Amino acid sequence: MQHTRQNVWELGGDWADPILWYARGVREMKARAFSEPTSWRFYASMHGIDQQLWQQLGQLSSSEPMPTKAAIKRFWKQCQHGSWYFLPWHRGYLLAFEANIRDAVIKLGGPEDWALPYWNYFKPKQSKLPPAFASPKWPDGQDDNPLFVQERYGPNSDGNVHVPVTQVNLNAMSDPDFAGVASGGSPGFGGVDTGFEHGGRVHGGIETQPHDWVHGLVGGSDPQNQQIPGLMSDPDTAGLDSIFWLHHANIDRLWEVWRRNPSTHVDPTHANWIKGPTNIGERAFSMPMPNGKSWNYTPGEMTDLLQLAYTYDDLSSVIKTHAGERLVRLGASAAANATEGATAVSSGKNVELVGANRGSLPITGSEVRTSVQLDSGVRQKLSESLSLAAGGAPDRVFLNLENVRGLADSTAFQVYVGLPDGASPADHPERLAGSVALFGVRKASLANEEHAGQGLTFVLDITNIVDELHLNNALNIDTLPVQIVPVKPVTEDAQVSIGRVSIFRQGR
Ligand SMILES: [Cu+2]
Repeated sequence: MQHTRQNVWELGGDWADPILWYARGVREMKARAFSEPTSWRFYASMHGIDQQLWQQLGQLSSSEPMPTKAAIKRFWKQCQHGSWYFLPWHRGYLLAFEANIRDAVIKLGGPEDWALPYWNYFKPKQSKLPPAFASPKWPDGQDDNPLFVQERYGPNSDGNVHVPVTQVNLNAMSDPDFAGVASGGSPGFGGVDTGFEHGGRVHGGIETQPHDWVHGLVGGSDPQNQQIPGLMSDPDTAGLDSIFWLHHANIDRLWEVWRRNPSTHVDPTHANWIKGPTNIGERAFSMPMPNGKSWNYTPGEMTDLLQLAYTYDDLSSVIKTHAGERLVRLGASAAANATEGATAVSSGKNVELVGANRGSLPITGSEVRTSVQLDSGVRQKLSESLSLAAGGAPDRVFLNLENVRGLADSTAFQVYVGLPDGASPADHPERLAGSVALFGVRKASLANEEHAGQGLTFVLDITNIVDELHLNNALNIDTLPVQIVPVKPVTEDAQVSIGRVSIFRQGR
């Protein structure tokens, strides 16, 4: 049976059947004991768990029976972030979760073809949290709606939960490469080559925007204490929120949209990706299924929706600028574009530092400025490439926020590049490089976790901005200003800092 995941805002009502049955399925999973692998909280623990934080949030009591050691070892703390396994791991996670909900739905007499809806916050008038998630009441007025979450604070910590999508770009959707380069250049549409990575350093393109952004701004933080995250803001609590699954279904949908538009977009072909981390002797991706079964899967098994027996009701392209259009804008003739455009989809993999700021940048308050010192030689090379003098595909350019550390995962900010002196960021949307939420930063900053406290690195594609500077003869400069504009003021005790702000060119 083929299942179709539908847009949650277009089901025909706030409590249309797929949502009503979702809520009933969630109630079933929530009723199971924590020690049961198909319980709600066990599933959330597979994404991530911090027992102290869970106790603080009232999600776990210290006297509660725990799952077996074997189950914990096999299933917990699996989520793949900062890794090229980000998309395929979450696809399997969604499929397994959906199978458990569907099993509960069918046992309750619901539809056999039930499928998880998705939340496409990008569609006009759909950026608000769907109403069935926003009220503690069921449609009949009973007030134990299992989709409702108290700890979902929204961008301004006032409980108005929505996604400010005008502040995020979808540049990742036109990234020609699934896998990124190791450092400096494109992090790829899907992330960088890693082993099993439960919290990797460099976030991939679609992971940074919009994935992390939606997590951070839907969850927000406790208005009394910025360091207490909303459930969605922290990977160790995100799976506890019922909206998590609809957000990830949308990210999963965007993967398929990327693959289809255009057809030159392909998934990695390297055996380490196809076979997954077990190919290098690391943990398998493993999910508890209904009726006591379990399921191991590899990324290679996650690529074909037809084979996985599901699809989405909308897989239309969201790419705004095509490679050929960029060439014409940079001055290539339409005729040259007809031949070049076809070959310009894949950029070179040569990465070179154009410049960096001086030293670590603390992020506090409501605006922070720095400037990136440009190397004149490399800048010259970049200009030549953008003048199409060297022939071939022009360079792409990436802004790196390296080693971002902090204690508050709900911290989110916009990044502007090349704003004129004294200009207000709000007046210059064309200079917005992108938007970043620090999903996973707390754990990545701890020296006793996997990464010796290196923090997270976010890479923003600023090719369009640099193209504009070049076309306006404004690239012949020694320093490029960068402004960080937090969504809400960052307090000092959140200890947020960016290790280095750098710019890299990527080309031939
Ligand atoms: Cu996520």
